[in-house]
Amino acid sequence: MKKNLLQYLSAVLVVLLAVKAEAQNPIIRNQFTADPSARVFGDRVYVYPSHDILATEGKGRVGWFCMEDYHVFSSSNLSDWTDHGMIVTQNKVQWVRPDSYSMWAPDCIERNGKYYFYFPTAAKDTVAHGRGFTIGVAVADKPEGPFIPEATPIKGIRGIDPNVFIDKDGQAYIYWSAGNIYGAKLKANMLELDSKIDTLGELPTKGLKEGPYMFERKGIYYLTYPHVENKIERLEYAIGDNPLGPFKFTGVIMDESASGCWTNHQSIMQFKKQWYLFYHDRDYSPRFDKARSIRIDSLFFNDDGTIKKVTPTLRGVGLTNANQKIQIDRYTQLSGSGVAIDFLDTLDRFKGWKTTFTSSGAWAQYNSVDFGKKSAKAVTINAQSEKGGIIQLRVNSVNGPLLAEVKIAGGNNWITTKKTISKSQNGVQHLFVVSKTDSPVAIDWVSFE
Ligand code: FUB
Repeated sequence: MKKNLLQYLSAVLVVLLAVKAEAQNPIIRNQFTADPSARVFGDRVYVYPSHDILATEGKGRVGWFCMEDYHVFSSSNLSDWTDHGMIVTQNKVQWVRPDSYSMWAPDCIERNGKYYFYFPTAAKDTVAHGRGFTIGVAVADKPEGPFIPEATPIKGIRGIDPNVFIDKDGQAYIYWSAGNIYGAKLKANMLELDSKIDTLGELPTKGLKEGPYMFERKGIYYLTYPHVENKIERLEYAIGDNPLGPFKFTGVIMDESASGCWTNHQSIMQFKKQWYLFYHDRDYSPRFDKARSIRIDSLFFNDDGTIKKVTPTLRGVGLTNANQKIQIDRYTQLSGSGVAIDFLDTLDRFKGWKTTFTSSGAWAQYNSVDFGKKSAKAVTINAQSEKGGIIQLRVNSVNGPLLAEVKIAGGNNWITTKKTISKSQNGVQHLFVVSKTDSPVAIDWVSFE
């Protein structure tokens, strides 16, 4: 009985800890990541992305995609991500051309306790395996590896962006792209095709389609894919009654990126009763869209099973603990003028961003800050302002209850200023940071205690 109570309490604690998360976009903040394939294995989410690096003379093709290996990341709360390190690299796969730098969008799936990692790249023996891209598999006993690559790629596939789906009856399918989207059954060994290849031809005929990702919900099979309907990719989907179609084009999941990132690439999964869209943009590389970063936003369905269009956010998903460094540059909304987001250090963009207020009344809204059960007593702001300024912290709205008015001293250095809170808060609140001076004030983070 005592043991059951303990188990119950620790389960409650795990849930509480899981809820207290600050998942902002992008989610991986120390390296480029793209093409996220997210999977729930056990009680964790694993993401298998591409790993963009910058090509240099003699290493890849300058100005183009450059990828030599894959990492896997996992999280129990979609917020705190563990990098399990490199799992497959071009130099250690027997059949891969070791200088191809083309380890493009991968996928991973579990079957009978084994984890099958699928990756597209170029073979060194073009006579045996053909020119261009083909698809290989590496197998592991755990989601984070070690992964042992198969000696040869899957016979019969020419293309990129593998995606594997196992239907309720246990039949596995593999999808990939090469301008169009293709699909076939996989044998139970997950390593060989078990049917003819179907071209999933009921999709829009004009414009590149790639990056298939299949999932099933309530008997509907959703074939999702990036498509160039206009100038750059947007995320679309088609639905059908069977894993190989026929499919009916149904709608747009996400419009073209406002940043102009030419590619996008999605996976969709449910975790703790909420559906999520994983995708990418070029957050850390505004001028080069082959150095991308993965993001998460919540995804919702209409009653008829159609997908509601997802608006990309910087705020991302989940709650942010009030006592963490709240990065208000990952805002929910900004006032129309007088506020801008810039990198803290353009020589090292992975240091993150700052929010600069340049006029009195300008504001940044940051949603879902969890003040917990105990009231916050003080707030600290990390800021820099040459002439000094005044910042107000409010909740609920730009004119909502005032928590504190903080005077930022003038100077060229970043300084932390602490102020006691006049109106204490608890529970989940939307935070508003409002400037009360016209002199510029840059804020790195805000934190409550
Ligand atoms: O990451 C390289 C390629 O860009 C992927 O394979 C495509 O899906 C696109 O995202």
